[in-house]
Amino acid sequence: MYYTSLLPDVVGISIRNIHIYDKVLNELIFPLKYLVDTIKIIKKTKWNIPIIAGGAGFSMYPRQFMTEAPEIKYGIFLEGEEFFPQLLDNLDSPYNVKGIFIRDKNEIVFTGDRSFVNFENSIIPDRTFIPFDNCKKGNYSLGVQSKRGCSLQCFYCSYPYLNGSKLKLRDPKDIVAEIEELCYIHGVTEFAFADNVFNIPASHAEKICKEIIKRGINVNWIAWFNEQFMDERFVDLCLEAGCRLFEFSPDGFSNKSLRWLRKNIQTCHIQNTYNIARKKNMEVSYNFIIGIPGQGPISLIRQTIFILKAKIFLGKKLKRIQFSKLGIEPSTALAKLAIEEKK
Ligand code: B12
Ligand code: SF4
Repeated sequence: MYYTSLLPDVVGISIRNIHIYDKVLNELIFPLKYLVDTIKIIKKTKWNIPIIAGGAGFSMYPRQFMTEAPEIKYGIFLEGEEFFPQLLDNLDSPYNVKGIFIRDKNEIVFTGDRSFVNFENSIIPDRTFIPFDNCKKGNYSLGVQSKRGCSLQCFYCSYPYLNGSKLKLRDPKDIVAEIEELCYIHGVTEFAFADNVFNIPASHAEKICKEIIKRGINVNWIAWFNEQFMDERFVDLCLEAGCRLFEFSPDGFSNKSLRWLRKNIQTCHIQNTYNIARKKNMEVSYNFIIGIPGQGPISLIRQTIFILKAKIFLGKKLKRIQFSKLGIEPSTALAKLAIEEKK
């Protein structure tokens, strides 16, 4: 039995990942299957209300998702903060809202581009209904964003497409107020900075650390760091502010492969993070991409030596070394090259 007054007006589905490597099953999983299952459950309710999709995965392949899942009525392209509420206010006239996909009879219509939201002034998300007990300790599954966008333009990366290539920095005081709320109201003891890169600009990251220390918040966190802007003083500050894992994704190793990937770093910057890690009580992880141009036999030997040294001398401080294949994601310079080469 359903109580009409409690019926929702819409159902929103977040489509985040296109593919996940499942370490337990040792295989790639495509979440589309779960999307179809989720939609089936929603349809069983017979509520007959619009299903609205959004999320990073959706925004990378909006038309494909709308085509594969014809039950989706609207899709929010890229950020949801301003445009999702606007759509909810305009369900009778959705064409008034920019940046959305609408299923109109048999057609999928896009209402037109709009600019990124003013993330600098964004408010603290309301997390009242988040089941924090499900966030398993040690997983750092809760994300806090201190900024959006990335001003670098790595060849293969879709982040500037998803979040813009202009950096939008929140006020460190607002960020730390959010962290305080998580700790003192929701009892959270750990989180991850969900920034593309935490320490660009380094001055912003430093201000956040100093604010955490000033307010005496006892919390553990992890983040992704750029190798170029690491030094001992900065590492000390992060450690004092609660950083428990410094994650690095240099992706390439030789200068040639780093240049091909259009990274802002050189091999010496990667070596430097290892040297600092040996000196300091910091845990690190490294991600590399295999099979990229510039990885000749000599550079492969050098990379293997680096990995062996890290395994031997960092011991337990080395949390993870991960290898992945180069993927071609939409709207990247790499995707454009692949399309041109196919022609
Ligand atoms: C930080 C991050 C991580 C961190 C998360 C840390 C944490 N505890 O939160 C870590 C390292 C753990 C991680 C892991 C993975 N990640 Co990741 N991650 C990101 C990153 C950089 C930011 C995600 C984030 O939190 N953003 C902040 C939130 C607020 O933004 P958002 O989720 O996009 O939501 C906004 C909009 O999308 C929209 N929206 C979202 N949902 C909905 C729903 C509705 C109805 C509406 C209307 C709108 C809407 O509104 C929101 C506000 O604007 C993105 C890249 C990026 N720049 O987006 C990749 C990204 C999401 N990750 C990705 C992947 C693949 C993974 C992994 C599968 C990697 C792996 N092989 O293991 C895992 C999966 C983890 C999981 N359980 O899902 C992909 C997903 C797409 C894809 N290629 O499949 C991305 C897009 C990167 C990429 N280009 O490849 N990730
Ligand atoms: S790989 Fe990292 S640094 Fe490079 S563009 Fe993407 S988010 Fe920015």
